[in-house]
Amino acid sequence: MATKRKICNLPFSCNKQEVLHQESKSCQQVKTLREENLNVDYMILFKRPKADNLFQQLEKDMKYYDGDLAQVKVYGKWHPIPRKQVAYGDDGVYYKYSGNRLPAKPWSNVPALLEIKKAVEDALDKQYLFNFVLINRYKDGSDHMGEHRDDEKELAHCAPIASVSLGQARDFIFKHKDNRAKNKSRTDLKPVSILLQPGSLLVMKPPTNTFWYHSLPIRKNVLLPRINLTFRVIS
Ligand SMILES: O=C(O)CCC(=O)C(=O)O
Repeated sequence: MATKRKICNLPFSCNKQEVLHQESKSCQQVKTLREENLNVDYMILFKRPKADNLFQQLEKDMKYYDGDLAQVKVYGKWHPIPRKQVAYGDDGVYYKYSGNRLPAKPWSNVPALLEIKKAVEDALDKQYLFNFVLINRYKDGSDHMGEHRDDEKELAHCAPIASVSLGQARDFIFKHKDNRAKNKSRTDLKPVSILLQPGSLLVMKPPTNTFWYHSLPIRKNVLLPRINLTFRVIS
């Protein structure tokens, strides 16, 4: 269920060391997605043409992984990922998922990334300092991301995952873990969809990723590229 409201301070709370608490200085128009154990906020972080300008900068500056780092392991077999991917972050940080270990490239010399990171942290009232971003580029609607939960143990469990979208708008779908193809014990919990607009910020707060899978499905009518950046706190 989606509602719109005007808030000045996001109601996060977190006791871990990596959290920085400061007074709220900004107001954002926030759309809230709420279901049982689904706690997600959505807002426009960058208006056009700023969003388009950031997209162009990333198109110029990002060098995506190739070789082993462009693959995932599914049920014991390696597959090329149906999109491009790269990670940036603080020195020495890496992220393990789907059998891979993604080392962060240094973001200190990529101004567009630092600008987006700061805007995200400001929008979240500086309560979280992100040390890692996973960047996915979808060349068109045939590139996609399958259903998964970002529930790896090295992710700080009190922190949200903050997802910024640039370029072509794409559908994004949440499915409860007990209402998927193989387990339909909670058919009352319907999938929740949202169209991620360029310049938007989607904030997936705990415990969303424990209970809900998310995906970016194939959309054959989408002909243009999109870049998504998921800011994370790796502990
Ligand atoms: O491109 C998107 O919006 C999905 C990204 C995502 O699910 C992820 O990075 O875990």
